[in-house]
This record gives sequence, structure tokens and C-alpha cells, in this order.
Amino acid sequence: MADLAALTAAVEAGNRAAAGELTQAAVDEGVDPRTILSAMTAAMDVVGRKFQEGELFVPEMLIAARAMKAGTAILEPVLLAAGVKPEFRAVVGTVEGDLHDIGKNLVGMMWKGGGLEVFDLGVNVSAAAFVAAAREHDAHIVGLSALLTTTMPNMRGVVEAVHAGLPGVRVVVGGAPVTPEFAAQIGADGYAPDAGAAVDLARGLLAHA
Ligand code: B1M
Repeated sequence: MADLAALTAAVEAGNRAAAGELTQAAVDEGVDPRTILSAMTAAMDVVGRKFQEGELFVPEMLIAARAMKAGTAILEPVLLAAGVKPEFRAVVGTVEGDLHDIGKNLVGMMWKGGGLEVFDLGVNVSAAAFVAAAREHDAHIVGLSALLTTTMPNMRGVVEAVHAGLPGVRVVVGGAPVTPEFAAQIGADGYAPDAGAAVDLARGLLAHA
């Protein structure tokens, strides 16, 4: 019988091979792909919480995200065939002038782990590119990352451009120099200090979308 508890444990432990095998076994047994996905999302929720609480660190989070990727690679065609699509879409990127992407990648991975469809625009992304991508993908939320005090102000332009061009789309910000006060000043819809908190933030905002 499909062992979904073992799948959750494998993703949480970052065991890529086991995550892939257990996902395949569950698929072969005909388990609803949404149930299989939930087993992996549950693991990423635990990983996110432990990360927020300082119980585990960036490498463990990356390893867990990779294990989930091994499972989702198998699951994606099954979900697609069943017509199951994530309810919400997100666009994420590092703002113009900034080439740091490790934190942004983590946020993207955790959002995927949390069940969002994520379009990652990479680094050095202009306000116009954020707006164009959010429009193209019909995004519900746009996530901005900045690591430099010199690029952090570029977030303001993106917030303004998204709010002006795409009313209702939420813009959230984060990155080492970013503070909740700065986020409020530039009119962002939210701020998260880390990738685990970014999942809770997105869920909270999208619950009212
Ligand atoms: Co750069 N760098 N760097 N760097 N770099 C910093 C940021 C710096 C603090 C180092 C220092 O001086 N102590 C400093 C900034 C100083 C400042 O602005 N006050 C700095 C500098 C100055 C520079 C250059 C200008 C150096 C130079 O060329 N003279 C240059 C700038 C290039 C550019 O961007 N235009 C530069 C270049 C680089 C590398 C390319 C070498 C490399 C980046 C590689 C890459 O990202 N692929 C690099 C690195 C690695 C760092 C440090 C060492 C590490 C950053 C990192 O990845 N942290 C950094 C010093 C440090 O932080 N200790 C530094 C790990 C990552 C998981 O954390 O990104 O904070 P972080 O993400 C966290 C949270 O912030 C949050 O969640 C993540 C997970 O918890 N978060 C979000 C992030 N985005 C979020 C978005 C959200 C929500 C939460 O919502 C959407």
C-alpha cells in the first residue's frame, strides 16, 4: 500500500531517491495525485517552520526542496492529465541591478512546495518585466527580492507599476536589507523575513484573493 507518511518523511529528510520511488509507487497504485502532492507539501510546511525557528538551515531546506522536486517531476504529468492545476500563480524575481538569487530561489522553491505555480524571472528584473510577466501568467502575487541597500529602492517602482497596471495583484518583498517598515513605506502588500514565512504570507494574502 502507498506509504504517504514515508513520502512526507523522505521529503522532509531530503531523501531524493526515496521521494521519487515513493511518489512513483503511489502513482502506480492510483492514489489521487492531489493526495500525493499534499503529502509532499506537508513536509515542506514542516521544513519551512523549522527554518523559521532556526532548527534547520539553508542547505537542509535546499535538499528538501530538491527531494520534493524529484517527486513533483513524476507527479506533474499525472496532475496535468487529471486536469489539476495550482489555484494560484506567482511571479518571483530579484529586482533590477541585483544579481543575488539564493534567497529568491529558496522563496520560489518554498512557494512551489506550498502549492503555488511559480514563474521565476531570475535576477536583475525591471519593473516593466515584472508587470509583463505577471500579466502574461495571470499571477495573483509578485515576489521581489533584493540583497543590496542600493537596489532595495527599486522595489518601490515595481510595487507602483504592478499596483497601477494590475489592480488586485499582491506584491510582497524580502531580502536581507528589507524591513517591514520599508515594505510599508513603499506600499508593498507584505514582507517576509525568510522563505518559510513567505509561504505563510502568500497563503494569508491569497486566502482573501
Ligand atoms: Co553579495 N553582497 N555582492 N554577492 N553577498 C552581500 C549581500 C553583502 C551584505 C556582503 C557584505 O558586504 N557583507 C553586500 C551588500 C551590502 C549592502 O548592500 N549593504 C554585498 C555586496 C556589496 C555585493 C557586491 C556589490 C560586491 C562587489 O561586487 N563589490 C556584488 C553585487 C552584485 C550585484 O548584485 N549587482 C555582490 C555579488 C555577490 C556574488 C555574485 C558574489 C554572490 C551572489 C551569488 C548568488 O546569489 N547567486 C554574493 C553573495 C553570495 C553574498 C552574500 C555573502 C550571501 C547572500 C546570500 O545568498 N545569503 C551576502 C552577505 C550575507 O548575506 N552574509 C552578500 C543566503 C540567502 C539564503 O539569504 O538572500 O538574505 P538571503 O535570503 C533570505 C531572506 O533574506 C529571505 O529569505 C531567504 C531565506 O531565508 N528573502 C526573502 C530573500 N528574498 C526574499 C523575498 C521574499 C521573502 C523573503 O518575498 C518575495
